[in-house]
Amino acid sequence: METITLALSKGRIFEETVPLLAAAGITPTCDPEASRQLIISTNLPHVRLLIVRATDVPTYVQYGGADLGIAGKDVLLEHGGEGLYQLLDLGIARCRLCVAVPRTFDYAQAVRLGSRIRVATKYLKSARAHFAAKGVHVDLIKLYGSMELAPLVGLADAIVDLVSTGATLRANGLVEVETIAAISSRLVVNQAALKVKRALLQPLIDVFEEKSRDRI
Ligand code: PRT
Ligand code: MG
Repeated sequence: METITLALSKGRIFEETVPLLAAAGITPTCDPEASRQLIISTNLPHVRLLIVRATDVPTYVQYGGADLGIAGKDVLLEHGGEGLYQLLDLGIARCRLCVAVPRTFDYAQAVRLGSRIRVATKYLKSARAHFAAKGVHVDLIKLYGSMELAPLVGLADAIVDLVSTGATLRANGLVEVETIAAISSRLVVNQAALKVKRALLQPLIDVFEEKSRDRI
């Protein structure tokens, strides 16, 4: 039997995908937060979910480990998108990619003076493109998480990170000074799978499109 494999991360993306799956008549048989299983079956014998790190979703889809995936635009920008089609903006897990600095750091002045700014981020590609387009000199420092900490201990002058409510920035004495991109999650599909399994995938894609239309 031909199967559909959808890769996604647990946490906010999984939670916001459950209603989309429900609209397509798909119910996961367990909750990835409660289970250690990385392959989750569903009520439909030919549909399964892979639980992977958010940043690994495009890679699984690119190499055919999954037919479909749900990934944030932030992750897709870093990955580059080779080997996959970005079919739909699902309008879920919304946030924005921003430049933030300590309240005491005069970012506008640093830019005006042409100073070199040290920026900590896990989004090297997006950050590099953003500052290059503005003609701002930066030294980028790659981190894998908790970017908000870097300016507090003198590791960096600024960070490039995702912000949704702004609570994390506030709690760490940081302020947003520029928005780089609006972020939401996308449905991506393996290019070969879309050809070979079109008949099986299209109904699911159609339901996702219908459900996300009012959200974007
Ligand atoms: O957390 P983990 O290290 O396991 O992996 P991850 O961060 O890659 O995954 P996850 O599940 O946290 O995020 C998956 C996707 O959700 C991201 O790729 C984004 O597209 C999207 N998303 C939406 C967010 C946020 N909102 C968000 N607020 N991802 C992360 N955050 C973090 C942000 O990095 C910051 O630390 O939440 C904090 C800020 O939130 P506020 O509400 O305090 O502003
Ligand atoms: Mg996270």
